[in-house]
Amino acid sequence: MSIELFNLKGKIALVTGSTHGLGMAMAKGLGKAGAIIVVNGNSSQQKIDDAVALYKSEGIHAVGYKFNVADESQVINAISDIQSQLGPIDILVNNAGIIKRTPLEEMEVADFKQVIDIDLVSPFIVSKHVVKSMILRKQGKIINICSMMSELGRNTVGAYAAAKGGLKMLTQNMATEWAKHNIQTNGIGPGYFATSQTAPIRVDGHPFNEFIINRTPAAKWGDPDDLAGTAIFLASKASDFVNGHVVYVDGGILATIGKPSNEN
Ligand code: GCO
Repeated sequence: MSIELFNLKGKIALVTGSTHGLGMAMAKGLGKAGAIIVVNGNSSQQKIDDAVALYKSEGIHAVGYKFNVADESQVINAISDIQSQLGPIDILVNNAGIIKRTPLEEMEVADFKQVIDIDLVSPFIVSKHVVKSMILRKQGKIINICSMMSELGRNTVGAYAAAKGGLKMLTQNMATEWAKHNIQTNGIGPGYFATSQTAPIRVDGHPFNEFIINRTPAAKWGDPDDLAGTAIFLASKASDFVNGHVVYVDGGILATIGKPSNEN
């Protein structure tokens, strides 16, 4: 088995939401496998500059672009700039996302729509405009970041589950429509990871923290670096005949019904 299968040298990888968290962890993996990382965020230019400096400090070729993945005109302009400055995008990781934890009966419609907009519509927008050059070049890799909530519901995350469930099916449809152009579209479904997004439900003593430890066969929260290998696999030649699948990196959560809290 040649290690070359996993070599991303010279590939250009756009990872949305890659200034921190899981996006940064996956982008670092792709960068250390040789890819040029296009760092994206929408909060502040300073945050993007700081992230680019961090990538570079680890020997990764990184360039930052600030744009809102939910704004189609910003996406069109950004992709045009990226491709004219760096070259065609070979790998797209649709990672940018938000979550709002509110019981459905209390959730404002505007908040529900915002979650759907960013977590589901935005991957469509960005993919629609990146895939054009992939189709012309008859090659490309698209990786949509799904979730446990692509398969399971949970109190207070209904909008997020609707978006991530939709993203799983959008992944399957992208695969259906674009595989004939030698474009592989797949998903990664992270389990519960120690990030800023989960920090509020991970604090010591928080009932959810104990619940997740008990619900996860690996009996721990995931480390963001645990996602790098799957991202490299789905971005590389090693997955050239893999299409429409979501690879769950979840410590075993989806494999089990769980166990009583008093059972080891
Ligand atoms: C939550 C968590 C989850 C995780 C992840 C699980 O509130 O349940 O934030 O949504 O972040 O998406 O796959």
